[in-house]
Amino acid sequence: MPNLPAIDPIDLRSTLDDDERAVVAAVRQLVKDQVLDHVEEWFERGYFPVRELAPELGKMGLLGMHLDGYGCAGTSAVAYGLACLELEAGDSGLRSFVSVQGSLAMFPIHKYGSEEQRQQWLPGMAAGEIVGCFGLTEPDSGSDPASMRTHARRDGEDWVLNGSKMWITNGNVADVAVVWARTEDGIRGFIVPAGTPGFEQRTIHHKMSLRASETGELVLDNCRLPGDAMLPGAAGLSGPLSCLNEARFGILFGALGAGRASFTAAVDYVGNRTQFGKPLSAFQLTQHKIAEMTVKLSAGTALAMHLGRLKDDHQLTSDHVSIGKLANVRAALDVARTARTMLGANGISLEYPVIRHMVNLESVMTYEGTEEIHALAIGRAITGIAAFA
Ligand code: TGC
Ligand code: FAD
Repeated sequence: MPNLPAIDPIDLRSTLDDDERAVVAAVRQLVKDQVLDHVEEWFERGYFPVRELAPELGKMGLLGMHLDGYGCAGTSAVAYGLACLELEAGDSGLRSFVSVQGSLAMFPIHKYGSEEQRQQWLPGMAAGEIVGCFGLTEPDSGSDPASMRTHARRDGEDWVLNGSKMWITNGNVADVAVVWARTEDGIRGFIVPAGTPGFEQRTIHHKMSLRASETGELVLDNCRLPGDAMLPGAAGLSGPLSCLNEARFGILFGALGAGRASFTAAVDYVGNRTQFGKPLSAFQLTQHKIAEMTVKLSAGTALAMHLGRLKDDHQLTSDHVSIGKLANVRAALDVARTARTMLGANGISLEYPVIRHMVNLESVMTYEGTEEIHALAIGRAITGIAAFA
């Protein structure tokens, strides 16, 4: 008989408070009831049911959940992280939706917006009635957002935006975009409602990863916005980068969910599959894989919980987040790749969740700061020398 549960072998559950346990249970149930039976089909079709799921996520308080007021749940950071983990055990696309809505679209309006902007947008976004996106990356400006070309110029009281944003989660379906643009005054954020003349939203096709997630391109061609479309509180690159800290925090928990789902699928598989007269789980090489995966996921979850407690104590820095994002996305991807080998040919079939999580995690490693960018951030933090350029 096994001594340890594959899902939480070091019993981190015992360190959670009642609210955190309730969040874990509720989100796990939501994923079981509304996602797991359909996600393979969504992935195969390249589809995410935005309009069906967003209100459900809103009803459960998962959109902007760690923000206060304006219809947001105001949970702890740890509760937000745990929700991301459970969502991503369903699919990284589901967690992406929640990350982008809460941490990248709602957070800047909450932190940097005027009271009118907050009142206008946040309650509908928290309810999942209004879908947001975050436009920072451009075709020629990814890891180095300081090189962005999108610009905004004053014309009387108005702003006129020109440029394009690439690889924007929900960009093609969003009701509102937070777009970062260069101005005479440095980089500023703008609230751009869908349907504004000169604002076009296109779908990006042919993705082989995060297929159950919408990804788009935003084109701004003399897009005229009223003077009050700018977020008054964000000036400079620290505006968008502070939003990334929030979303990266969700990812350092979330990726472990995809890793855990891959791991439990593999443990289940090798317990049932017999070769050479024994279950695959009885072979030493298989057990070594299981041990390595257990250690990686346990260490990653302990790290995530520690960083979550730091965040709730207002002690978390962006360098801490870089350590967590690099370590935990890498751990999850290693686990998913190992899990894929353990399923043999079935490891490449969408009938099992492993290949879907594995290819999704390739995007998770790239977005929100690539592995290399976080390595450079950690290197800078330890040595005091910036080696980005
Ligand atoms: P640097 O000179 O270091 O800093 C410029 C200003 O920004 C401040 N800053 C930060 N502020 C808050 N949080 C952070 N993490 C910050 N890092 C830097 C810094 O203090 C400074 O402020 P000030 O007031 O002195 O001007 O900037 P740099 O140009 O050298 O760049 C640093 C670098 C490379 C780390 C940064 O550019 C970076 O993180 N690049 C990666 C870009 C990225 O992650 N893009 C993500 C796009 S969004 C996305 O991927 C969403 S996926 C969503 C999903 O589906 O889940
Ligand atoms: P590049 O910056 O061109 O990098 C290419 C390679 O070079 C990487 O390996 C990188 O690490 C490496 N590299 C770059 N600079 C250095 C250096 N100084 N030293 C060493 N190596 C370096 N962006 C948004 O703004 N909003 C979104 O909602 C969003 N959603 C996304 C969804 C998906 C599915 C994907 C795949 C991307 C999304 N992105 C989004 C974009 C994402 O943030 C960028 O892809 C990421 O920041 C990397 O930029 P890039 O693709 O231009 O790669």
